[in-house]
Amino acid sequence: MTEALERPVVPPVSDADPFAADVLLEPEPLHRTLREAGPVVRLSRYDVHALARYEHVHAALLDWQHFESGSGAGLANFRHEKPWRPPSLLLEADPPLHDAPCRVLREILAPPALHRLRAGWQAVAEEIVDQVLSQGSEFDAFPALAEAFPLQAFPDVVGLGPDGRENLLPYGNMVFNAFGPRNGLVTADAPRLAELSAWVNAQCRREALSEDGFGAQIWAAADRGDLTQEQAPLVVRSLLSAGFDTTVHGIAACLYALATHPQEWQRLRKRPELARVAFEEAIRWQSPVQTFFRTATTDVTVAGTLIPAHTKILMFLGAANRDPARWPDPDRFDLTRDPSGHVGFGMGIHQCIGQHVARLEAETLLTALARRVEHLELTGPPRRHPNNTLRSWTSLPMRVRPAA
Ligand code: OVM
Repeated sequence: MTEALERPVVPPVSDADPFAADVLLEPEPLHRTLREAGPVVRLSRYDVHALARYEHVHAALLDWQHFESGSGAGLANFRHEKPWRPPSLLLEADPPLHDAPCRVLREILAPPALHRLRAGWQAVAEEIVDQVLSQGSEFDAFPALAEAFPLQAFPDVVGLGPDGRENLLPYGNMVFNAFGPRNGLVTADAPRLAELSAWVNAQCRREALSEDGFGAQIWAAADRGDLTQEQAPLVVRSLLSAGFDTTVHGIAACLYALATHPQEWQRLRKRPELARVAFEEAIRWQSPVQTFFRTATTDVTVAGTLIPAHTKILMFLGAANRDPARWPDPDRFDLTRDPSGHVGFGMGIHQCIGQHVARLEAETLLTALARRVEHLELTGPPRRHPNNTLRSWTSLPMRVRPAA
């Protein structure tokens, strides 16, 4: 990443606001502008640097030594500003602090450990799909499928109690807004911040969790000495922060993609084993997590352009995932392409630790839907919900033709 150039170039400057409401709802035009402006662009409004080309986003995510996370994965620099909550031990920590929490959670969320969830989640998926279809051929797929499935599948697996689960999505929405600037979205979350944080923190205690869930496994790691007693609740908190809104909007991205690409739906119907490719391609195409920040640990040059030490760098995952230099016909949702290598789950040491959980959720839901639905289409405009980090939704009105 860092070449010893004698005269590093100063980056072009943009006064665009990537967190403005209209940009959050339709980010592609800004993504194109930033990719074309140069390998690095300075965003004068926030005094940060931005990377939007695949090559450089990918390389910077792998180079955690120069692009650190411990100063915060949002706009706020934890060296100068008190974080709004104790930083995540996974997302907002660098090695060596990051290592033990990552090792523990990676094992709990690894594919072999998830294997025993498959049959149960297939049953949940079939029940939800059957129930939706029994009520008619038109419904809003956002609440009925995209929200319903993760909220029925994952809380029990974590070991959450029955009360207050309706707080999970609002809490996540708030967490992902908090990575951005203190704009109207953050102001709107403020009235519920204390209440939602208190509920989530209470669920992270050993006593609040069932004895057989992922939460209990995290506490067991602390009992073995693989984590400290202080770390355990923060690792549970990561599951509650990053484990719900992400999968809800990832599944919504899939449903939106398939409802607007009937040929791809037919392909999936004929070959249900494409469900995983469909999810991966939807993650590339929509990038439910649009951006994260890193912080330069030293002066670094990216393709000859200087980024000064200690400045924040905004990584445009969504722009990288549609970079024409990396992806042929990037704006096309296409089940015949190989979407692997996308940065929708990040890359490197912070790459999504829950990705196998997300894939299993999407696979089981899409497979159940593909078995029962011959055709699906939108009946009206899908509605997005602005969030400083997430490409999120509130409504996906659909009509389906059930399979004979
Ligand atoms: C965490 C966390 C929160 C939000 C997102 C995320 C996508 C992680 O608390 O660890 O990763």
